[in-house]
Amino acid sequence: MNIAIVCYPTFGGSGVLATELGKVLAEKGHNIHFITYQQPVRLSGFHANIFYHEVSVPTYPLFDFPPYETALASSMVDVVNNHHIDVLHVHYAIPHAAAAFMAKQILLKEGKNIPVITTLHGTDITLVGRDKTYSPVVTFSMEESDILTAVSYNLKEETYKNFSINKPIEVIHNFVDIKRFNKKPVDAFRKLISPNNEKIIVHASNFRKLKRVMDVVQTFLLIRKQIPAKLLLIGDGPDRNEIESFTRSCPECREITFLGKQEQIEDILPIADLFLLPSEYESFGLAALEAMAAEVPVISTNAGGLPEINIDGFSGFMSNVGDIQDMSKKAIHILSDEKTLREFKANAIIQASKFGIDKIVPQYEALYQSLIK
Ligand code: GMT
Repeated sequence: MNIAIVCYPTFGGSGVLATELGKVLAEKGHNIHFITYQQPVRLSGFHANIFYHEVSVPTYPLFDFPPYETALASSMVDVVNNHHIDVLHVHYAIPHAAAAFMAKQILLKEGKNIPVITTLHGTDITLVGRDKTYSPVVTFSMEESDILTAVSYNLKEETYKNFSINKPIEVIHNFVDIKRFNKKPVDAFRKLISPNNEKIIVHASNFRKLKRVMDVVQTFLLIRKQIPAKLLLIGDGPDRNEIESFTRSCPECREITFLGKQEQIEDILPIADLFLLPSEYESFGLAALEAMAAEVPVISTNAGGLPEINIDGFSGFMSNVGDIQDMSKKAIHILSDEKTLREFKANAIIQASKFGIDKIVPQYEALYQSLIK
C-alpha cells in the first residue's frame, strides 16, 4: 500500500509513534510518505521506501500567523495525487484532522476519494482540543474522518466525555520495537554514570507542567535518603529551567544529571534500574513502555491510560498523582533487594511484549485494508 502519514516531527509521543509506525510499515513492504514541517526526529538513516515531504509555509508581511494548516492541506493533495496514495493517516487531531478534511474535499472534487484515519494521542483531546478555541473544528474533523482511533481505552472515554461525537472509536494501543530497546547494558557506560554501583533512575519527557518533573526530583531525593542512586533526566521543555535552578541550589541534588534531548534513548535506558513517570495525565505513556522494553520497571501515577500499560506490583507500581512519599516507598521496595529488582526487570519486559510490533501494527494494516476495499 502507499500510505501517507502526517505527524509532528518532534520528540513528543505522537510524532515518535507515527514515525515508528511508518518505519515498521516500510519494512513490511509498504511505501510510506511522511508529510510534516521537519524531518521527524526518529527518522534517521536511509530507507528505500520511506519518503519525506516537507511542508513549507511561505511567509508574507500580512501573516502574523503563517497558515500552516492551509500549506499542509495543499501538501497532502500534492502527495496523494503524485504518489498514488491509498490512505492518509493523520496523528494528533490539531490541526492535522482539519487539514485532512480540507484535502479530502479538494480531492473529491477531482474525483478521488482518499480515506482518512485520524489517531488521537492525548493532549489533542484532553488539554488543547477541548478548549473552546479549537473544540468545534476538532469535533467536526473527528466526525469527518473515515476512521477514528485512540491510543488507549481511557482516551476513548475522555473523547466521548469531552466532545459530542457519535463516531465509533477503535482503540489501538501504542507499540514498541522490543528488539531495539532490549539491548544489553554497556558496562563502561553504566560505570561512568554510577562509578560506585549506585542505582540509576531515569525520567524522560518534554518537561511540561503536566509531567510534574519536580515530583521526579522530590521522589529521587527521598529514595536517596535510603539508597545510593543517580538520576538522569532526559528531555527538555518549559519547566526545565526552574527545575535545573532548584537542583543547583540543593546540595543533595549533585547526583542529578540533565541529559537534554536524546535521539537514541534506547542506548541509555538499558543501564537504568527504574523509570519514574509521575504525570498528572498520560493517555498512554509511550516513554514508560519504551523503558519496560529495556527491562526497566516503572513507577508511574495511576492517571489516564497508565493502568493499561503499567501493571501495579508486576511491571512496577502506581501511585496517586503527587504522592511522592508513596512513589519513593515503592521505588525503595524495588531497588533495595537485588532479587526483587531482577523480578521486576523480568516482568517489565514480559509486560512490554504485549505491546510488540507484531501485536499492534497488523491492527493498523487491517484498518487501511478495510478502507481501501
Ligand atoms: O506527552 C506529551 O506531551 C506529548 C504527547 C504527543 O502527542 O506527542 O503525547 C501523547 O501521545 C503519546 C503517544 O500516543 C502518549 O504516549 C502520551 O501519553 C500522550 N500524552 C498525554 O496524554 C499527556
